[in-house]
Order: sequence, then C-alpha cells, then structure tokens
Amino acid sequence: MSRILKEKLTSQLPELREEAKTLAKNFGTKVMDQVVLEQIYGGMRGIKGLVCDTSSVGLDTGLIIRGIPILQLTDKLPEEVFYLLLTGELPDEEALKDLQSDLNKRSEVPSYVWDVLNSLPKDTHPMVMLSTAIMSMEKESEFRKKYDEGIAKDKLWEPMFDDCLNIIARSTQIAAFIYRKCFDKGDMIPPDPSLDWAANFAHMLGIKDDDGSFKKLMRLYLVLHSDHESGNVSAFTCQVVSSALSDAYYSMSAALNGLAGPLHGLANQECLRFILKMRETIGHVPSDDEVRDYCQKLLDSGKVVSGYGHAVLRITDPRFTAFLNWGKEHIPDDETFRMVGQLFNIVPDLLMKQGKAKDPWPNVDAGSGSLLYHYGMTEYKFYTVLFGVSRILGFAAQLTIARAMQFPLIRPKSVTTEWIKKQAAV
Ligand code: HAX
Repeated sequence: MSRILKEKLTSQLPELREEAKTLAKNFGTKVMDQVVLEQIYGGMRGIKGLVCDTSSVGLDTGLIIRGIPILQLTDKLPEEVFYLLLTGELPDEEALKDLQSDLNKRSEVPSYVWDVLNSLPKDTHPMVMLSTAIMSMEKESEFRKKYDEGIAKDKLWEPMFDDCLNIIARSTQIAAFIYRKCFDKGDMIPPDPSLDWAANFAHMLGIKDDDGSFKKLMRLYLVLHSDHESGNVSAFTCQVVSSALSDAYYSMSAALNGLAGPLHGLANQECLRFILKMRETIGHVPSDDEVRDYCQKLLDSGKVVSGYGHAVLRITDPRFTAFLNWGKEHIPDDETFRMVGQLFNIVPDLLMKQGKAKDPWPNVDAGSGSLLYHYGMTEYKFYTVLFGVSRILGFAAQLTIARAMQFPLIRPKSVTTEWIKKQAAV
C-alpha cells in the first residue's frame, strides 16, 4: 500500500467529512442554482449538481488542479499529479518514491487478461479492448470482497483505493499489450521497474526513442489528460456507476466506454484522421487558402471540426497550448504539426462566422495526435487508449474521494414531456 499517501488521506478525512456535514446541516435548503427548460433539453449543460474537489474547469481559465492551473504542472510526473488530485498537495521525494514503488509492486497483470484480449478479433477497437481488460479483472476487486464481508461504510474507501491503485499500476502494461497486439508490433515488452510510470509505459509501447523525448511526451500526455472535473461524460459515468457501490472495475470500464465516443475522447483519434485526410484529399501540404476551403466545405456539409469546441470552455484549452508549446520546442518543422498550427489560425474564425459553436477554440484533442504521429505512433485508433490510461488517474482519485466522503446514490429526477408542457404554461 502507498503508505504515505494513505496516511495523508486518512489524516485529511475527519476534517473533510465534518466540513461537508456542517455545510449540509447549516445550508441544506439554500438555493445553489436554478434550472431552465433549455438546460433540461440541452444535456443538463451547466447545471450545478455535483461536488468535485480534484479539479475544476473554468470557462475562461481551463483546467485547474487543486488550485494550480494545468500549465504550471507540465513539468510534473503523472504520479505526482495523482497525489495532488487526491490530497491537494504535491508529494515530496519520499512520498513520490513510496507511491512509485507501490505501483511497481502492483503492476503484474493476471495472465487471464492476456487470454481475454487474445480471444478478441484483432480488428476490435483498442478502446473495447481496454474497457474489456479492466472489466475482466473485476474478480480481483478488494472492494467487492470487503463489501461482501460487511465492512463498515466509512471504511469502504480503503478497498476502493486499493482497487484504484491496482488498476493504475496495470493499465499501462495492458494498454501497451493492446498496442503491440492490434498493430503487429511484436511480443509484449516486459516492464522496467527502474523507470517512472509514464516512461515505463513509453518503454513498453516500444516506440523508438533514442533521445528520450517520447518518454517526456508521454509524461506530459498523461499529466494533461488526467482529470477534467466530474461533469464530463466519462467522469460522470464513473461516479454514477460507483454510487450504486459498484466497484472500481465496473465503474472505470463504464467510464471508458463513454470516453470512446467521438464527441468526447475519441475526438483524439478523429483529429489526426481529419488532418491526414485533408492532406490526402488536397494532395500536398495545403496552403492556408486550401485549409480554409476544406474546413468551410466540411462545416457546410453539417459536420463538426474535431478538436474544436467544448461544452464548458470558452477559450483555447490550455492543454492544447501545452501540446502546441511542446511541438514548437521539439518538432517545429514536422509537416503534420505545422498543419495543426494552420488549423489553429483558421478554424476559430470559420466557426465564429458560422455562429453555431459556443466555443470556437481548440480543445485538448486538436494537437496531441500530430505529436504522437511524429514519433511513429501512426495508428490513431489507439490514441484514445492513451487518453484512457491518463484519465484513469482522475477516475481513481474521484472514486476514492467519493467513497471516503460517502457520497450517496446518484439519482436525479426525470420528467415527462407532459409535465414540461404543464410547467411551461404556469
Ligand atoms: N464544428 C462544427 N460545429 C460545432 C463544433 C465544431 N467543432 N462545435 C460545436 N458545434 C456546433 C454543434 O454541433 C451544435 O450544432 P447544432 O446546434 O446544429 O446541434 C452547435 O455548434 C452548438 O454546440 P455547442 O453548444 O457549442 O457545443 P456542445 O456543448 O453541444 O458540444 C462538443 C461540445 C465538444 C461536443 C462540440 O463542440 C463538438 O462536437 N466538437 C467537436 C468534437 C470534439 O472535439 N470533441 C472533443 C471535446 C473535448 C473532449 O471532451 N475531449 O475528450
């Protein structure tokens, strides 16, 4: 067990529980938000109905993890960010080592997972494989075991934390296996416990990395995608499933299925596909005018430009900025990366002129694919798996906190159209 992290959490809990109890007792009936009809028909957009302390997303700030803007965390390791998500503090060297060594100890994947993955057709989408692999390990759940033994409700977070750490520790090896299996990259590469979590993942993927910069990119990638508060499709799904006291295997597998949608995490693969298709259709590296024409035609045909727009943000996503900065530093002359820059200069204007998208700016998915492509990871169907591995950190932090705070079953009220018509007429 990650002793230092667990002790930290344990020491923080009494105060956090007391605070929530006091707030509910003193202000239980205070109005916090109001709901208008268009929000009911509009995917509940903007309705404040969830508590999430791991991170927050301001429409004009982007992702802030425990009070720290994401652009100030780009030099951190994903393990450090996981510690931060959970506790609100970055680990010192000892706490980081303790967490890393625990993750190493937990990293052995049960052999039946490889059998399950090998039994799936090779053209199964990598996200199905990731979700299935996580789901297949459900029988390992400490949470379910302890629940069946009758553990006290206020202690449930401990086996949840245990399950979450196991999933984090194993997810990289599973994802690397999926990559190598789906795309004929050869045998699985054994983990190297001397490396940090992200560098080890890069090592197991087997991408050529003579100067170590792919490892650096993986660290950045896994930090940037780690969390995005709890109202997005995948994190919300994770919370809903877990609120029925389903364990982390059920909850994260469900969450990953939501991440696999093209309006959410799959945009990651769609963006690169879009750029490559544009290049192929035009037949050469396009000029600005050619990019503008191509995108305008796409919009005119009613399609979305992947990587642009967001349900919450109204600025250039700082995570996109982080990837753009990384590309400018490491691969400024790369052809695909340069097209990302071209689109950034052109698409927002087109979207603003079209006037439909509330946010015309690039989101996290607009640039990352071009960086991976540069390193020879050209199989864009795999990209959302990378997103999933990173987001498992956020799911894990949110699940542990939800059980520690004993959040109740999530059960909003639905209404009929008849009810809406009557209510609207009042
Ligand atoms: N291109 C074209 N049209 C767009 C658009 C885009 N990039 N973004 C939004 N619109 C359109 C919507 O389709 C919608 O059109 P209709 O009224 O005809 O249905 C209209 O603008 C209003 O949409 P919105 O309120 O601005 O956006 P939503 O909150 O409904 O949706 C999305 C947010 C991210 C799903 C949306 O912007 C989109 O589809 N973007 C492209 C896909 C994408 O990049 N997804 C990844 C988002 C980041 C993420 O979650 N990553 O995991």
